[in-house]
Amino acid sequence: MKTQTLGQFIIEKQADFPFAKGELSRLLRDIGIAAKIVNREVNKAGLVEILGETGTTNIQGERVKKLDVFANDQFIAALSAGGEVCAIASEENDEIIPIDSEVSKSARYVVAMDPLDGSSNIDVNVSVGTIFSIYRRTTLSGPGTVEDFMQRGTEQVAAGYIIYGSSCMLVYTTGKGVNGFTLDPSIGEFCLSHPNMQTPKMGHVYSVNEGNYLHFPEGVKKYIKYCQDEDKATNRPFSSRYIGSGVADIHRNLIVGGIYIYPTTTKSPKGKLRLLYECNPLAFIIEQAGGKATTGGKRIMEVDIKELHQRTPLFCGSSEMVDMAMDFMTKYTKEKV
Ligand code: AHM
Ligand code: MG
Repeated sequence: MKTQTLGQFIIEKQADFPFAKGELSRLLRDIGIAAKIVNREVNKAGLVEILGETGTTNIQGERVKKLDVFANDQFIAALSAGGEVCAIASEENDEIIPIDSEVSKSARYVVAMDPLDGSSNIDVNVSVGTIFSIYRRTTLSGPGTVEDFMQRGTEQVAAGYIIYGSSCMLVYTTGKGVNGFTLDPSIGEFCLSHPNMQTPKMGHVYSVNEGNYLHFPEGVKKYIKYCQDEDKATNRPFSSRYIGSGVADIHRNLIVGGIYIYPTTTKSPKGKLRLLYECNPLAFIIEQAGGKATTGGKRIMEVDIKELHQRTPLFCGSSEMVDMAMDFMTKYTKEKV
């Protein structure tokens, strides 16, 4: 089979957007380059003094690891230099990063990202990821503002994730299906390995942090029990798989079929995950692959966004599993998020 690199694929797909001037293609290419650099560092994380904490705390109140900072810096540098982006919003930064440079004067896009998702897994050689989401700016000119990010997920132009796992993969969508590329280290290129990814309508995996069980809404508790019940006809009990890196859990479920849930808990009454740079991009990919992503009540991509670091519960994956979990929510959980 002929190898197709990410760069070749992006150029070929540009024809799908007759009025595009190639900026989105360049932007995706820049993300691919930053991903390779981050992957290189993730790979040697155990070898050099890059592990450990910087000692500072980010906006979410979490300890920031060095690799988070490294990934954040790499993506910001690549996106700022590229000239297609007028502002960046990152999980690691309290405020947006407006880009005010000669090259970005006519930039039409903004990027929201979680530069290193699954940060609790960095120190232990477990897969981590990057999530990104691209919107057209809504303001007219100059550096972007927070206003440019206050758009529903349905307005995303493209979204994707990179998984730094046993191999490094980049998966993205521009709203015309989902394609996955695996980094071939021998040539240093992402090569098309998973064309037109489709998630099964039904799976046998459920992914949720059951340590929080006591604090889950009743609907989630009942759904988990449903997954664990014995039933030959529906092939239950299902398997429980939870890595703690959302990208890795969702990527696996996308391929084999399954559901990922991060519900509200008494500790996090609005959920833990962030709408802008985690849930919306993942929802866009999952929907494009034929799955569903909801808050447990409504479609993620239709949730109104009011603040940069807004949180939301997330139920996503195989459509029939998400529907079933939502039925349990409707039946047993009164408070709606
Ligand atoms: P992070 O962006 O700080 O890494 O947090 C997001 C992560 C998800 O990737 C993962 O599924 C979840 O948080 C794990 O949280 P918990 O340890 O509460 O189960
Ligand atoms: Mg994250």
